[in-house]
Formats: sequence, C-alpha cells, structure tokens
Amino acid sequence: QAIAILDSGVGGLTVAKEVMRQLPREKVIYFGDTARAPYGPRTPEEVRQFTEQIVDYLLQYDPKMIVIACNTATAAALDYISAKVQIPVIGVIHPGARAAISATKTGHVGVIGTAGTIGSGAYTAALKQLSPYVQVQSQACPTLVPLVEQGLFRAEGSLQVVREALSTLHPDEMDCLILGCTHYPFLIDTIQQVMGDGVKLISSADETAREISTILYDKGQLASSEETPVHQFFCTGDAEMFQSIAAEWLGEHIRRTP
Ligand code: DGN
Repeated sequence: QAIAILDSGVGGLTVAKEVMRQLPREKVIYFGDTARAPYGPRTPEEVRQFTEQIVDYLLQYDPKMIVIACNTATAAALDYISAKVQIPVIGVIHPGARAAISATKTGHVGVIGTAGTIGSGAYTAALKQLSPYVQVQSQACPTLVPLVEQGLFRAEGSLQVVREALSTLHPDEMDCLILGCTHYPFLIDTIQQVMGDGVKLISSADETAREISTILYDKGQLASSEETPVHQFFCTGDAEMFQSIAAEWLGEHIRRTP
C-alpha cells in the first residue's frame, strides 16, 4: 500500500521529496492537479470540491494514508476529507505551525501563502492553538505559485517577483517565516536572499514527513520491503512540464507512460 500525496500542482513534490528521504521504503503515489492550479484564488468550496475529486481518484489505488500537501486545500478541505474517508488524512498546516513554534525564539513569526490560505486564517489559528504568545505577520503572495508552475523558479526575473511579493513584510520583526505554500521551497534561496539571514525559513515538508512516519509506526503500517519502491505520478495538465520539474526537483529519472 502506498502513501498518496496530492497538491494543486508541483508544490506537493517538496513534501514528497522529504517523505522519500525520511521513509525510503515507502511507495508514493503523487497527484498534481496542474490543469486547475493555482488553487489560491479559488473559493474554499471549489477547492474542497477539487480535493474531493482527487481523493476519490486516489482511493482507487487503496493507499494507506492521504497527505494533502497543499496548504490551500488543507485550509479548505482537511476536516471534510478526514470525516469522509476511513484511512488517516493529514494536511500541512499543523506540521508547519508546529515547526515554527519549535524554531522561534522571539515568538514573532511570519507566514506567507496563497490568498486562500492567508484569507482562511488557518495558520494564525494553528499557531495560536499551540502558543498564546505568538505574534503573527502574514502576507498572501499570489504571484509565486505561477512562477513555480511555469518552471521559472531559477529564472533571473524571479528575484524581482519575490522581492515585490514580500515587500510588505518586516524581516526585523520576526525570527522565522513559514513557507505556508508547498510551492515556495522551490524558491527558498531567493526568499532567503530577500528576507536576510536573520530570518529562518520554515517549510512544512520535514515535519509532515515526520508525522507520516509516526502515524504509520503507531498503526504498524510502515513498509518493510527490501526492494526500492517504484513511485507513481499523475498530473492533469502539461505532462512534459510536470515531468521536467519533478525530475529536477527529485533528482530522479521519471518515465512517462501513456
Ligand atoms: N501548493 C499549494 C499550497 O500549498 O497552498 C497551493 C498552490 C496553489 O495552487 N495556489
């Protein structure tokens, strides 16, 4: 049985990569809804509907758990999907918040994400649930996901786009910044350059993979095969673009099947 990971596009690959690193025996089935990305500007109802469709598709493969590796979809649909399916379902917002609370020394935390995620207030709620003292600065960055989906995250112009997207944040008033969108780790070096070395960047991927590991261990469901798993990837849009971004990010050869 595999771990099913979904996102609006290539962003969830940042989580998949960490799952493959921390849990190398586990098979991953990845679904990127690249034809309908970005989810950020869509209504929560629409994001919930899309997430449900993807989960229904993935359930055909009988996965042992589902990872909603998209903050926008986690904010809009995690509770709904968890109540609907019989297997464990996790999102990326609580792991991201937990990682930030453990990393911050000043209690001043920044969050960037899509308009949907920031508008939902889900990060502020998750951070405040963990610590009543935390101060949160947040900013929606709608221009960043399209940059990543177009494979332009290493392009020269990306620095200017990132600089503009982050221009309202005050790096001197936070010690960590949550990359509250799974696409943003593709831009991590550029974001670090803009925010400066005083701000630690937090991505949910590491903590999410740890949570998956704990859940599977507790349920006695960790894979035990000696064979290297063969992962599967699905996308709804331009398969060539997806293949090239996934191969580069994961550092793996990805073969296309009809
Ligand atoms: N990767 C998704 C997230 O973490 O919110 C969102 C991307 C999007 O479709 N805008």
